[in-house]
Amino acid sequence: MLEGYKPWPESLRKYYQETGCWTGETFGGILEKQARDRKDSVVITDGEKSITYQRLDERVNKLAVGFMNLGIEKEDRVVLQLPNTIEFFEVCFALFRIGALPIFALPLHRKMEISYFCEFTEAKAYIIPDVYDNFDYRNLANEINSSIPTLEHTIVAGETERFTSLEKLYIDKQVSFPAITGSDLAFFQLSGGSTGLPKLIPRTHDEYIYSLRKSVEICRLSQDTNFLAVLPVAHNFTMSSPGVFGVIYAGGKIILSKYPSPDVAFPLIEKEKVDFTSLVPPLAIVWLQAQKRTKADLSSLKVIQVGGAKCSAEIAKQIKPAFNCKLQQVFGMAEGLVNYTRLDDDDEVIIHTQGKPMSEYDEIRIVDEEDNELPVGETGQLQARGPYTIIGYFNVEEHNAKAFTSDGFYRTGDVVKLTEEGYLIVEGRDKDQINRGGEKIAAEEVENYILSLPGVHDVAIVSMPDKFLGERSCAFVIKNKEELTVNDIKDFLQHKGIANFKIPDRIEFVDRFPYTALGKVSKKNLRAMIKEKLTQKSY
Ligand code: OOB
Repeated sequence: MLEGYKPWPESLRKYYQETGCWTGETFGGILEKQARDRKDSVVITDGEKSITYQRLDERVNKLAVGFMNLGIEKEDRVVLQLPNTIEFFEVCFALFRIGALPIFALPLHRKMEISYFCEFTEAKAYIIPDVYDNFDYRNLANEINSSIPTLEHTIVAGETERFTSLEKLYIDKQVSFPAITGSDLAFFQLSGGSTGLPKLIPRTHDEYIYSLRKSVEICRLSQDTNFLAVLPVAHNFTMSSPGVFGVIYAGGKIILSKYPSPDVAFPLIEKEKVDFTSLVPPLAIVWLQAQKRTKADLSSLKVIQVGGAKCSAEIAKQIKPAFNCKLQQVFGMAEGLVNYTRLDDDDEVIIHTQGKPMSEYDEIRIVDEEDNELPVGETGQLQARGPYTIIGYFNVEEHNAKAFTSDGFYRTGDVVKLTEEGYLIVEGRDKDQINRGGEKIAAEEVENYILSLPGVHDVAIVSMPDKFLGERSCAFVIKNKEELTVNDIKDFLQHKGIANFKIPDRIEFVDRFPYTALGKVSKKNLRAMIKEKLTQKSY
């Protein structure tokens, strides 16, 4: 058993098995089954290249042999940072086949995040594209390589001189792969986080596949589904709600869009007769605008999901008439619980709520500051427990004691209200996080980086309202060197190598912070201050 991973207690394992939630299926098993059932049907296309279920299974076997030859074994951690490409799936399923554990980094992660993932998990390999979106990942790998002693291999999908070429790892040889069971770990997702660095979310085959099965059922995916992946497939939403893995579970087809912009995505919708896709709210706004002028035929669309951040009723209202398809709101979290509005719900519910839990085995409660359960209709903090909600992050025992209740509920940090019909309305958040159009920023993580810059005495980062992204980030900084400028701080963060979306959108210099009665920096007051300032500027 992997050190730092706390497995499900035997009693719960039994319970979820006996209730039929956990079936012992594995990702490897699912692909093998679909290779038999769906043989020559295309599983993934990027609009140019396509691959069938059977061919994917064959390529996965070959790559699994290549990984084994490199010495990658069951439970070895592998940081995977590939964009929406066919290789992503080949690598992913090859790792599943040998029981190695991918850590799903996002394409936007940079040196600070990647070196942390590698170091924290003692990763053996790091897998990257050569160049994607004008960024050369080999340079990033060069910087990281020397500093991580456990990292034995950097593998590049594409051109490489210095590193191992992915293409050369497909080896045609019969070998026996290690036995994998449903209760084995499959991979790590990343938490949006609110304290310090991102936490790692361990997922077993059993729990994740259960969430796929339920999602496929609720979203009515089938072999006829043509799912367009525009957001990064490494993110939990695009991966599993029902996402690309849901499509594979259903035997449908995945269409990969290199970019989410309408000029790339709309022609793909027309060409591939896309019927299902997932968006974050800012992207929904862009698509709504573009739809008015497009010549592309979008009539195949049946469902557009919007999730990852609150979709205002204003935007939600426009989706159905504009695209002549259903809207589904998705309120989920990489830690587990996913809520969907149902496809046949009334427009009122679809527009004004963020859905209800996908499973009858999900347990949710809404509590006050002292963990007392609140009556229906009152606003409070959401806690969740269930067959696909984790019971602890990887290797952070102290943090787990705070993030989970003693009876195993996950404290989501979301502030919600329950309707009489059992639907959730997200009202806000009591975690120290900024949700920048679906991209999560842990305030403390960025504060710590900024604090390490000479000339900075103190810093506090809060969200500020934004019409397009919902929220952007604003850093209030107390400086102790007069010459320090906004650009100095931004350049410093850029050079340090953090994901671009974490760099504060705005920096305000102040002489002191407002404090709460308990002597803590009052982020509430800081949020009010910046909101006020933006309003004055006729924002
Ligand atoms: C998804 O996962 P994460 O882990 O990136 O972020 C989770 C957090 C939630 O706790 C909540 O604060 C926020 O993102 N959120 C929403 C929301 N969907 C997510 N807030 C308001 N309305 C929504 N519809 O973002 C994620 C994972 C699986 C499916 C969908 C989204």
